Amino acid sequence: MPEAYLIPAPRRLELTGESGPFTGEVQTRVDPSLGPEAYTLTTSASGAEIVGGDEAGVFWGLQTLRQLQGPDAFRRARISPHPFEMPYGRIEDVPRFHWRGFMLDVARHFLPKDDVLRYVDLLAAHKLNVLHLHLTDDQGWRIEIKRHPRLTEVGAWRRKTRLGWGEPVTYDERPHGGFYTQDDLREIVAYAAERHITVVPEIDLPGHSHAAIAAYPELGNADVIDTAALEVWTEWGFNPHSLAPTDEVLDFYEGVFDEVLDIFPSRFIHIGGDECRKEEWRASPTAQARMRDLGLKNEDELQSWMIRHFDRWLTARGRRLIGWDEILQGGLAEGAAVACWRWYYGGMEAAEAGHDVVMCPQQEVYLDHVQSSDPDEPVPFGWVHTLEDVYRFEPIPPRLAGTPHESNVIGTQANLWTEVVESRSRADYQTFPRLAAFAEVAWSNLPLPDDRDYADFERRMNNAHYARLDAMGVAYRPPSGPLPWQ
Ligand code: TNX
Repeated sequence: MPEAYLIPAPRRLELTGESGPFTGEVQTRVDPSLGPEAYTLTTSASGAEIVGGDEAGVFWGLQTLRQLQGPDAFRRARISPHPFEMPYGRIEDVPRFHWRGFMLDVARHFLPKDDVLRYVDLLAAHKLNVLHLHLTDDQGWRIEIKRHPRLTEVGAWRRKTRLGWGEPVTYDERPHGGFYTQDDLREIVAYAAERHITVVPEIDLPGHSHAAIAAYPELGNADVIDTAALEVWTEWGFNPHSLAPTDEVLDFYEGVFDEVLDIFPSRFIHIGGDECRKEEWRASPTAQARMRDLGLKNEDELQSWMIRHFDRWLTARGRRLIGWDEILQGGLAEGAAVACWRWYYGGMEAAEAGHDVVMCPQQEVYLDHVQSSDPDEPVPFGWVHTLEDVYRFEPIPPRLAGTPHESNVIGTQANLWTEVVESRSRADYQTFPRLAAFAEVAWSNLPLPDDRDYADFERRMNNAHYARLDAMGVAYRPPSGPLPWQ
């Protein structure tokens, strides 16, 4: 009798103990009383019935049905046509969070469109519903902007990347580049929408903008440094160059966001806001004059002034701004949501002030970080986050749990930064199997970390989910240990 071995675990699962071949009959309907993204699934000798709270709920029910059919249901090609054996029973399911995100950094290393589409499929199979694309950074600009063509003509390409950043990490030492046309991005958005996944674009400002300044030197603090001499950055870390706080720069980026809104229907638009170094602003007569004119006390307030500008601009267009937790510095813009990456601090502060928060702490769910302390791990960067560590990640910190502010945490996200992840196979290796554990944290109503049944999760991984990942061709880190050549 086949077992269910579902990942993420559903809210309620009752199997009758009987099973039979899947007839292929699936009846679906929507009953809004179930609530957003919820579904029930009944399987029996007469087929399967899915009732969704909305179309997304129906879709998540179909993903569960696929898991019930066994790992072969995830193959593109079947070795021999055979009916799937399926357990009979009933499932009632509803996600814990409605923002279940995965961030892909395509700026540090570009991933071709087909690889992004494949990640959309992988997210769908794990009932994740937000794909956050980190489209711009110091080392590359990856989105075509028609009114500013140099952003990709110049900003999407970099020379040989420097070796080394920390030890014993090594880098590719290769020239690198690539970008998505607006048609590519529309295709990704449409493909994701069919799978009930929202693509949230990120245009990072006012820090992490070196590639943009290399393309258009007037965007930088030209009264402090020779911005015309800058090339797309070939190093890693925390870049000193920030955008100039001028009206011309705001206009330029309004033009960028005009095109971004045209491509991405997402309600939330990510404006970055992280790790903006302020020394150029401190040295810049233009920036200092601007601060005096605006009556601002310090450079943090100047940053906040820029973020507030885009908060108002996006709100006026029916969208919402989200940014990394540094946007709290100098005062949080009124309508802003916060993606909290530095432990839970900024997220707690923002939630307590009534703002929406997505928890994605670097200490817990950074998929670029190493997965074990084994020296053979191929990507030996960051702190160790094992599969079990990710399974025991709790998005709601104790300070918020049970308070009225808990519901301000609208979701959680795992982030794959790609300084050290320069190929699809390395992206797979870093992302899986940990994204499966993360998906269960984001979807299932797990108990507090110490009470979680990790052995049961492992059993479901070992008995079915690794086989599903195999069937989907995912180059995951195997439970037996690292693949040092990956
Ligand atoms: C911090 S998380 C960054 C990224 C790096 C990452 C490496 C965040 C908002 N900023 O720029 O890629 O660490 O783990």
